[in-house]
Amino acid sequence: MDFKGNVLLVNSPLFRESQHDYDENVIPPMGLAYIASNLKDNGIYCNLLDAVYHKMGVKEICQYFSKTTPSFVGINIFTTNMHLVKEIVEKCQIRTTFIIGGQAAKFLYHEIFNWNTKNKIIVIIGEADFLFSALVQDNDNAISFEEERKNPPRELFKVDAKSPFFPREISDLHLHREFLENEPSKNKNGYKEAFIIASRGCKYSCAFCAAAKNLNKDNLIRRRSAQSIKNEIAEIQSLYNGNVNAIRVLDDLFLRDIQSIKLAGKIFNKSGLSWRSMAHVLSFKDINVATLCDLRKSGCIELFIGVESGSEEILKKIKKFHNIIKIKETFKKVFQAGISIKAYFIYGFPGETENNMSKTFELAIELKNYAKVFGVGFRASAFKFRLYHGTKIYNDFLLKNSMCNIKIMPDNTLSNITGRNLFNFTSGNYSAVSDDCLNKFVEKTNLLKTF
Ligand code: B12
Ligand code: SF4
Repeated sequence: MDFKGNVLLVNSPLFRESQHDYDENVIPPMGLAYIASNLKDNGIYCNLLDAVYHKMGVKEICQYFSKTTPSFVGINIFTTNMHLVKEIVEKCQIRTTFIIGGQAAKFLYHEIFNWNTKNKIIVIIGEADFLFSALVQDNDNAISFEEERKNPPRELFKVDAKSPFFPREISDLHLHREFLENEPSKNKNGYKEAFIIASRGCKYSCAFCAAAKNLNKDNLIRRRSAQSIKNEIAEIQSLYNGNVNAIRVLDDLFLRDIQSIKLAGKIFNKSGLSWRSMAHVLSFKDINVATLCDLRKSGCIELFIGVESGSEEILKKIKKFHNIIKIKETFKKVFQAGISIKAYFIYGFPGETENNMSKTFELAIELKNYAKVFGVGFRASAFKFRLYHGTKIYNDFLLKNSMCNIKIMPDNTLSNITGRNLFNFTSGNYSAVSDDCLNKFVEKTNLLKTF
């Protein structure tokens, strides 16, 4: 990869060593691509290195720094890989300024400030589309929220709805698609897919999720205008010249209610493309099958729906405000309209019993059987619960265990039994069952699919 400028953005790796044994589809880092696009619009050339896509480990990334000597390195951080980002920063051999951000940054900045490096560290909490380039350009309006007098210093910046750098009108943000290296991406169904973000923020507050509304109160939920989404779709079609036949909308919650479902139908209608997106069970509560048939006609082939659990007791605990009846009703309606569903399940919530887990498994089987009746696709994707910084479950856990130093590691046992690497990590087993029992539920649920 040619290095064009003095800013390098890194999509941080999930594994310490460079891995060559996974061939799962990799989704591009849209947040970093928006930051890169704004830098470009300001005349600052930058490179985006996707370490997940290139299967680079800590060593290769540090070597890349030495080869390219960027003045600024922006890197995202997640609960899952915070120890790797620390290692990258501490092992870096060049003089640079690290700018660190992403969803987990707001809960980790104290820890980040203590990392052992001679380089300056800036942490940005919130959406950095505009602030990142302002900092690179030394804009006087970028005022730090907190500073730690180390040599060199550590600085914290916050972008919330009150900040002049807050991307209030997300319809106006333009994404330069050259930063999405792996687009178009060929997915398992053979579609050549491009990726878009149509909204930011989620209205729900699930207790296991870092995108929950109650954790992001300083931010506003924003939606792009239908016209700006249509323009992006037209741009994708012209750029890839017929080489894309599907769109994946990566928003937390693209289909959230009856209005958004009707609008999505209008946006994609006549685009000639197939599309997939996230939805919530409750997004469909006022919807009839006729409206869903219109959605199918607009090209909607598959929806991603977080069911999470088949136990009412667990659903209440994790603040997932749907119930089993609603889940079944929704799945039947969506299947009846000819739309496939990829359903997500989580096993191993704190205190979860074998009985709870059996209910989840039985529900997954029942949902699969509905799909069979309607002759549509159903895929189950099951995960072992992980503790993410700042989530309600994490905070509750902290209250009970004053010393809570979570470390998430690749879960090789689960990867071996599920044949999936990128999403099997473990931060421990908080449930009431043995590791073996928990892993078996994940394994057998993952096998449930119609075709
Ligand atoms: C799409 C998505 C993905 C995609 C793309 C990931 C990526 N690298 O961007 C895929 C499927 C690959 C993915 C992977 C993972 N994800 Co994910 N993902 C999401 C999701 C649903 C939307 C993210 C998005 O594109 N939003 C739209 C863009 C515009 O916003 P954004 O990404 O937040 O970026 C803005 C700001 O955060 C900030 N920012 C982002 N990066 C950086 C970097 C710097 C340097 C700075 C300064 C600022 C900054 O500025 C951006 C522009 O405004 C979020 C949920 C959410 N709402 O955050 C979860 C979420 C971010 N993912 C999460 C996790 C844990 C992961 C994984 C670690 C899971 C795993 N495998 O173990 C991996 C990370 C691997 C990696 N390095 O990519 C968690 C993070 C929680 C946490 N405490 O760590 C979230 C919050 C979901 C959750 N369950 O809670 N993810
Ligand atoms: S899990 Fe989905 S619905 Fe729940 S808060 Fe997170 S993004 Fe929203």
